[in-house]
Amino acid sequence: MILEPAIEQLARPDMEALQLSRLQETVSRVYARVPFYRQAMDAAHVTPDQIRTLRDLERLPFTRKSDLRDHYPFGLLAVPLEDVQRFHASSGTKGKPTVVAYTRVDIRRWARIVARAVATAGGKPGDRFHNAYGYGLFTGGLGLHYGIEELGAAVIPVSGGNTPRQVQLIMDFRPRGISGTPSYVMNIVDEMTRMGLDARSTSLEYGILGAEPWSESLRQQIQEGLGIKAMDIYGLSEVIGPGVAIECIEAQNGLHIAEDHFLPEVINPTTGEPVPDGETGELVFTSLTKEAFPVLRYRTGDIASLDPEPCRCGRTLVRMSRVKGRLDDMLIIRGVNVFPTEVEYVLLQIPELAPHYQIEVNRVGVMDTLEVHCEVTSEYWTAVQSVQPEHPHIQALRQKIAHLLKSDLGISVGVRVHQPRSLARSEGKAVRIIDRRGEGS
Ligand code: DLL
Repeated sequence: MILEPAIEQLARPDMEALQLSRLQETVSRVYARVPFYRQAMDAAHVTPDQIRTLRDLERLPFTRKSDLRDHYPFGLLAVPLEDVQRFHASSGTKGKPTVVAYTRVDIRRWARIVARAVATAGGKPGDRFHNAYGYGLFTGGLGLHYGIEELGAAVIPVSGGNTPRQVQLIMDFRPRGISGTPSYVMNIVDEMTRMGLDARSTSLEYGILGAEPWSESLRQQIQEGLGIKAMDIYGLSEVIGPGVAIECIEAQNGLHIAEDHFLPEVINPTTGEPVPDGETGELVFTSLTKEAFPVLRYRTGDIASLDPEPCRCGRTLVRMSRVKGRLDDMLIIRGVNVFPTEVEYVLLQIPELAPHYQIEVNRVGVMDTLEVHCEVTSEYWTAVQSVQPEHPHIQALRQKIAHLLKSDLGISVGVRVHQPRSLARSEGKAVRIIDRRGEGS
């Protein structure tokens, strides 16, 4: 269902005209109201009146996560604090969290953006919707919540965790839609199986999954395991939260960006230069309509590409590819770049393995090494009855996994095979990498 055809099917020249006028407004506002942006623009020798075409965007300075940390907590706000209606923060593994803020108008607009996204993924007014994103400072829970309500659907605000209860609620409330991180939704599927239920026969029809990188293999497993269509939703707190982009249920081929609100670019992360459409690089977003916390050219650290071709669903909004991974999570093993999703893609095609894994990185001398921890399925475990490393079946399986990883990734990695249910399960964003490089040596 196309909720806002006037925008979602806008011809390219009209979209660009809309973007330009909103960009000009945003640039003037931040220049006048946020000292950080005024200083950065002065240093780049650019004034608001010099933004005459969309290409002039490239004259503007970038914003980085470190800029948010340096101005913690409220230094980048473009409105008086009294006008803020909500704060969110992203946890941040190191140092202070990054804080973002919304006015009443921002909250309403975000709800509308998410409503459009839910409709793009197959949601309809009157649906019941199981929202398993965490509620709190994280934008996932409340972000989806307001959008589901705005669409006219009923939200079941379960948040993450207490998985047996989640299963019970799905059985009893019979929702059509579900949202959560792909790793957590997979965890729910496992729990259903463990409880002896047929996960394929629930009322669920579609899933809105994201907030972490995931592979096509994991999508297939979730779709088959739960008998649903699973759409990828993308977003980040600094830009707004969930709803920056989403796949349509018709094509499931690239995520439609809400370009009337967020102007996307893809740049070479080393040089900062734009890369041509279709080429992979770092995603950068400029907000076009935000009041409390506008951002100019925010460097997401996420690796993806853009495709401006209209989609067969009828939308003309530019599509981004699925996110391959975060620059921070890219491993460089003997000169070869590896993203966890590439390991996931291979592992999840091996029928003996359950869809749970972790990647351990160690340093031996000056070399980084990878060890992939994977887990066999209960069926396989019952069949071989032992996961002793010397057991011939496990030995053979280990060699097969190592071989498949080597032929796909081009590097040799260590493989450890574990019993069913022995690796940590996620209740939100999965921790895929255990980095032991700083330890011991
Ligand atoms: O994760 C917002 C969100 C909530 C998106 C619910 C989708 C659903 P942050 O906590 O600020 O915000 O984390 C943002 O998560 O820069 C990406 O690295 C990653 N990420 C988000 N969505 C996807 C996705 C929310 N679909 C960071 N695929 C981003 C891959 C994603 N990575």
